[in-house]
Amino acid sequence: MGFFDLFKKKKEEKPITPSTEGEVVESAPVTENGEPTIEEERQELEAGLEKTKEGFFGKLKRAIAGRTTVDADVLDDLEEVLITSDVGVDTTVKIIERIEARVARDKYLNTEELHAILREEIADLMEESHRSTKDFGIEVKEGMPYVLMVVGVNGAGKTTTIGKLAAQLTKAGRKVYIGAADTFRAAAIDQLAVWAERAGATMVRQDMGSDPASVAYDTLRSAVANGADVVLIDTAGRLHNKVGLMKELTKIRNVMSKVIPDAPHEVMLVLDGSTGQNAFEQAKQFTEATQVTSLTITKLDGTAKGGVVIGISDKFNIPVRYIGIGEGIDQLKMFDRKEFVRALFGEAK
Ligand SMILES: Nc1nc2c(ncn2[C@@H]2O[C@H](COP(=O)(O)OP(=O)(O)O)[C@@H](O)[C@H]2O)c(=O)[nH]1
Ligand SMILES: [Mg+2]
Repeated sequence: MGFFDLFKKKKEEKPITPSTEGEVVESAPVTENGEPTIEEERQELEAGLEKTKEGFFGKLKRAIAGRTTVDADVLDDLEEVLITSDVGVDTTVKIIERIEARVARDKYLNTEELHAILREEIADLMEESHRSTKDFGIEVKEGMPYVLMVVGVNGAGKTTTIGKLAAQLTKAGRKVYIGAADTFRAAAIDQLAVWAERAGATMVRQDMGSDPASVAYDTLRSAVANGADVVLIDTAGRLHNKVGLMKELTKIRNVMSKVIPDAPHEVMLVLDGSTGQNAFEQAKQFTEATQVTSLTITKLDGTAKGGVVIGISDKFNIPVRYIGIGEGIDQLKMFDRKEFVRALFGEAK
């Protein structure tokens, strides 16, 4: 699809509340048909995960230097490598146990084979999160907007992720509505407005300090009235106390289901991957406060803590839908566990 086809699905729209629209201003390196090639996508992913890869393999290499077979010492060291790579204790124990079982079976497993087994086991721990690449992995339902509510602490990357996601969806020809339900700070609403404009999406807003549930309600009403395909709801991630958070998120959900009975179709928790263990703690808090159905892990560029993707996905049993590997509009990637493992380990031998 060419760059100028991006907005072909746009129709006349009459938002209930003031809105902004605009154009996507940046794009990825492109081929003649306007899309990055698989090879370019892989290179970008590898570049984004470079620090994690270096950290993990650097440690792994040192741990197994001079050893030929996988013995108890190697496993001890591997355990330490995984834990210090932010995979988390529970998932590390799981991986080590699986490798121990393999070692018990094939007595003389060499350290070369260890790589192959590690990549298999790690890919196995994560869930497949997309049925297809159509509509950037969102299962758009014809005739009723698909509602995705985005939660997470302040600074995790919610607004940025919504902007990037909206851009991909409008590029795929979808009509996108964004609800500015983070009404806590005026700057947050303005920041979202800028993203909505860049993405060519319609934003529904109210004044700062207004009720987030009311904004969400207006957004859904407006989206339905105008035949939108996807609704993205931004929220404030105030974690001052769990009961407060729970109440606020529950209220937003209830109000939305009055407009579209099965909304929200997805509740996506956005976590800042560079915070490592802290991201685990946030996942715990949010999954206790509301039903989280998908994850996005941001800021994997520039951090060696990318192992959190493996551990969080495994521990909470929630699929990772997207990963953020930069601030640019096209630096949100659909998470593909095989591509992720390939970026970390290289091509399978
Ligand atoms: N490097 C990098 N920065 C990101 C990424 N995602 C978000 N950010 C930055 O993180 C900061 C906080 O993001 P924001 O979307 O405002 O977070 P929110 O408070 O959860 O809405 C901003 O400066 C973003 O540019 C990413 O994938 N990589
Ligand atoms: Mg925000």
